[in-house]
Amino acid sequence: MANVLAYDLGASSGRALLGRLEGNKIVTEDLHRFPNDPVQVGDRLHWDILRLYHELKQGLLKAKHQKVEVKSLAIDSWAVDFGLIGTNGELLGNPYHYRDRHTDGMMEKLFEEIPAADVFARTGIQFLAFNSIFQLYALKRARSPMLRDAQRFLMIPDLLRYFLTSEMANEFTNATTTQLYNPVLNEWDKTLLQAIGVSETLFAPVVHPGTQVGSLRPSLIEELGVGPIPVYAVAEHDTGSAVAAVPALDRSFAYLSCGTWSLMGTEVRQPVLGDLARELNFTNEGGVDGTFRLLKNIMGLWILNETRREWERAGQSYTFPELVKLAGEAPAFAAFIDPDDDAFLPPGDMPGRIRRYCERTGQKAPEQPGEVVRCILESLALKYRYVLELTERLSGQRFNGLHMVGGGIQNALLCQWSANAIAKPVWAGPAEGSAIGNLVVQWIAQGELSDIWEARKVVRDSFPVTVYEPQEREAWENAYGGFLRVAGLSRA
Ligand code: LFR
Repeated sequence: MANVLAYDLGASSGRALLGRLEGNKIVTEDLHRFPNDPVQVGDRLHWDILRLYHELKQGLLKAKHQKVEVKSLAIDSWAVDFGLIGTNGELLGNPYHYRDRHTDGMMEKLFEEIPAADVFARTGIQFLAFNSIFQLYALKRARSPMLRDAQRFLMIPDLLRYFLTSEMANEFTNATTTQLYNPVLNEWDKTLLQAIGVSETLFAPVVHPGTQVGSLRPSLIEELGVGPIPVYAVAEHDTGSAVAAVPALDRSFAYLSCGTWSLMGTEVRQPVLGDLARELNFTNEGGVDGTFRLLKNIMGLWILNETRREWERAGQSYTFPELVKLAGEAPAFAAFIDPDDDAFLPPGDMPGRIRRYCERTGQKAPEQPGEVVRCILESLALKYRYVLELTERLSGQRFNGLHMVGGGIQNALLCQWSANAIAKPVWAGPAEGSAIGNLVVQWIAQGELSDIWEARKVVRDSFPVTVYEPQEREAWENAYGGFLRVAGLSRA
């Protein structure tokens, strides 16, 4: 039976998922899973891009060995990062990781050239220090030889798609995350490119999700002994794919894509570019079928992952279920952090940073692992409430619950605490949101599904959704007041 293949690359692991439509149901199968370990070289943090390409090939080989007919494939990944291609068509250097520090201070420097308000009005994208605009500006200021010789800018999925097919194209949803794409004019923004001193010729034509962009290159077909598989552009920004797979029935819905990052917001037909959106630092990332994601980044489970990694480095190993269990047993609401404090962005000693944050804000710092994890998860849930209320204010909607998708929903405690914090139900599922969104956009392109709304209905009918009803309302209401005080935030 013919399957489509979705490669979904996350910041710590990747997967290849096979999918087929059986009647009105999606049936998926795990084909290949692999780690995605960034590599520190001297002061710089890079993605191991060739290893990722190697893993894509392993997926194709596994499909071949299992005698699976692959009808088409597509890739999605995290956003903002890119590789630069030279005149000889080869990759110039290893792509930087968005958590590398080379963008430190670049935002402020660029705003001396062009006001922040202007950058936002031209792109509708939230200010995050790692946006491609600041990465390119950092390379320009550092007189990077790589940038000097570059002929093409390809984002991570563009680049891997190029390796597979030899075709170069910039995919739309990911292009919007660069903060260089103008969604109103529908083109790369010339003024911004001029401000960072980068030529427009660096950018390839923009293709929309659902476009076929070549097929496997002949040398790869020969190397692997596989057939000539068509390659599609989907919503190559993983958050775009995740939101495409939100099993919403109502057109007005709020979502939380929960993984390394927590991305919370709603879907809109037009970017929201007013002063309030800029002041609240909301973003309008391009989506499928002419939609935009009005959302905000929340630091997410990264803080927990890094905490666990730090303990592991110190010789104390815990599994995630163990940590969640310890958190459940620790005292409630003992200390809060603002997960979006700048201190928590780079890799490093999270337990130490949490301790210092608590000391700085006059709280007793959590000591035991259970206390630390409880502080992280409660603070995340409370931050979700804050951002959900901002989303309601900005979009003029009231949501009667929250859809949660992504690997983070395997953490049932976080789902329950999120429901408690927002005092509304949480509908959790599917966990493989991005990969499923990747699959459905391929099916829409092939005429198997009519549009994104039919796709969402099929997702709803195919995967279980766990409902978490809010509990302990009063305790969480009180905790919210305490959290806002510590984080220095006022009610939305
Ligand atoms: C989530 C995500 C976010 C983006 C961040 C960095 O995986 O794609 O949407 O802001 O990673 O690229």
